Amino acid sequence: MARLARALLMASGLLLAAGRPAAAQNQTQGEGLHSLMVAAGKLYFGTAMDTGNFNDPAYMAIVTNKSEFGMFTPENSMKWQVTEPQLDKFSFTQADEVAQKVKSNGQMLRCHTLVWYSQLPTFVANGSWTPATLSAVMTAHITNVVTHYAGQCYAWDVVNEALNEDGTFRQSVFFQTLGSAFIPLAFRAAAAADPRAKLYYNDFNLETTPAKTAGALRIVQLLQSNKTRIDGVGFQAHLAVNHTPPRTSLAATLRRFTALGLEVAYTELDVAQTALPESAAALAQQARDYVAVVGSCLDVPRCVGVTVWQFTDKFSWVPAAFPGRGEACLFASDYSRKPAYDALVALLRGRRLR
Ligand code: 9MR
Repeated sequence: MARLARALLMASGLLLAAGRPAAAQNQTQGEGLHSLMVAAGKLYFGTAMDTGNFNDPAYMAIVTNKSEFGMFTPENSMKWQVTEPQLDKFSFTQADEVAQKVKSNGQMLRCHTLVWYSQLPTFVANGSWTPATLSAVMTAHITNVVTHYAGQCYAWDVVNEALNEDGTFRQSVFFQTLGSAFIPLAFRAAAAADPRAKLYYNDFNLETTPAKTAGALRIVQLLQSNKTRIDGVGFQAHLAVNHTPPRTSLAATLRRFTALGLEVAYTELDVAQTALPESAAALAQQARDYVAVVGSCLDVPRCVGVTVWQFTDKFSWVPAAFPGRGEACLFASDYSRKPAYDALVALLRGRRLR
């Protein structure tokens, strides 16, 4: 092609559109994951992000595209260690930056997380507590943080990862000091501070591990029998290629919770490769695994949405936590879209209701 003609086509955008893979064109037509989820009757498709990502222009171009993502979870900045690093010294600078960015772009926020055994400040982790002192400090933490963001959070992950894999309670400082009573206490404090935010219990392996799923059902029943509001259960869905349950079993697991009157959501989805570099077959399997998860949400009316735990391998938590695993996201480190991204677009296009 003559250089001039090529330059003209480039300038008009024609060549660019014609030369790009289908998924990239979808985006320009307003057919990113979030718009397609909404068209399929769901509330959102979201991602984790945090202030550490803000100085990456390619990253920001994608997250500010409202068609691609409609919901954001601050990956770390709302955790106790950051929001109350010392007793009664609250700091919202980092999380406010995320909340502000999301709000100014007309997108939604899932707030994460209030009571978790990990990423605790040392004064909580190493304190010597009585039931009275810990419940006072926990309630004050929840009240302050939830009040600060009141009206801005679609949902709060009130209690995170309270269970062991066998469904018993994890020996956190909260459980050791207060027994399971810390859970209703936390939900009541959150409800009082923001009546509009949906209140969630959030955990991993609920998709794959029946004993743990049973433990989460017991937590829901504990709250409901205490007349304490719980609105939803978050399925983190940190999964691995070839170890992802089929769509029908995933949907059946979600339905056990919606049968109790709750909504459900996938809150931290990623599907890690277990052998790197991955083969073409493993990339294709990863696409099928993502489709099983998102498809199961489509199959359950009260599954409100899906959040991925970062959308690019560039910022995925997986390789640092599990050496030898990785490439778990929908976009590669160079922001090219993977087969899993295209497969989700195809899945969602087939489910368009409006
Ligand atoms: O992705 C988060 C990573 O940057 C942090 O170092 C880590 C600390 O434990 O937490 C990660 O996010 C976790 C989330 O808050 C709760 N579920 C498991 C996630 C992955 O560890």
